[in-house]
Amino acid sequence: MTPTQQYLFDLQGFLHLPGLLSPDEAGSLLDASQRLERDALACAATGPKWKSVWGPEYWQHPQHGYFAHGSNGAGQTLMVEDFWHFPSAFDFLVGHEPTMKIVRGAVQRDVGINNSELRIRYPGNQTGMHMGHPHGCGPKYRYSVLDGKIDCVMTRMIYFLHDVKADEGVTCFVPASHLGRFAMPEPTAPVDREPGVMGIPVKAGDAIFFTENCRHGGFPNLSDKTRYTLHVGYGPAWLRSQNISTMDEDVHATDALLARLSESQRKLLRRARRAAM
Ligand SMILES: O=C(O)CCC(=O)C(=O)O
Repeated sequence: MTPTQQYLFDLQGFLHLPGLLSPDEAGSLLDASQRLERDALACAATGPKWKSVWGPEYWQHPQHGYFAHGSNGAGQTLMVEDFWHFPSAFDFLVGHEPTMKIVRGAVQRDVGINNSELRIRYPGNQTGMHMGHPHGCGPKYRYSVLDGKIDCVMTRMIYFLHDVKADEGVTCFVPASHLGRFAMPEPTAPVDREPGVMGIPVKAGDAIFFTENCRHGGFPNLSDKTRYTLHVGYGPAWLRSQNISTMDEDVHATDALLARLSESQRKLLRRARRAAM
């Protein structure tokens, strides 16, 4: 993270990173995401069911082992957690060096991946606002600056695989809400009219990095285009899975995935580290 990125991340709670992925990388991830969408929907009725401790029901892909939730109906979201179990176009994102340079500026000591999801937002869909004060003040969501260094628990990188214009379901934030001390006083305000909210239009290959502590959501997708994004959570290596399907369990990494990855990539998913102890 450059000094300017550090300054802006601290000030806003998020960073817009134009071109973090090359056009070829964004294109191949979009193609893989659309293949994964078809793969996940094809076993929605038949895949074994799994109830998250947080409530939502998932199905699991019988061969690849990822968890999926939701549907492709109008206004719906399809969520595929542990998307990198789907071979193998996503593998390079585990330990992607341009990403890690940013993450290391916000998470001190050993970093781990605690969350990975392909989020598919169909026309009419929106993501409700969440986090900020007081929800974001829990220990898992901590944002702090210690000895002149930013030190977060949960952070997230969102990768945008195609352009997303203002009315196409942009990710949004209430800038600086990670520093706020009062609850949002209008909890029924529509996402795009919440006081202080700001949508971030992006180009294919852009990314947004943020502290979970900052209040965020997704504006309504008013277009006829489906929005595809990849979301990866980073934090201290001791933090267990923050995927909703496997909340607070070991990060779910299949043997097939681990066999394809390098040792340093496996370490980020922590199974190799635990086995070595
Ligand atoms: O982009 C969106 O729809 C919302 C993203 C979000 O809420 C998240 O990544 O936690």
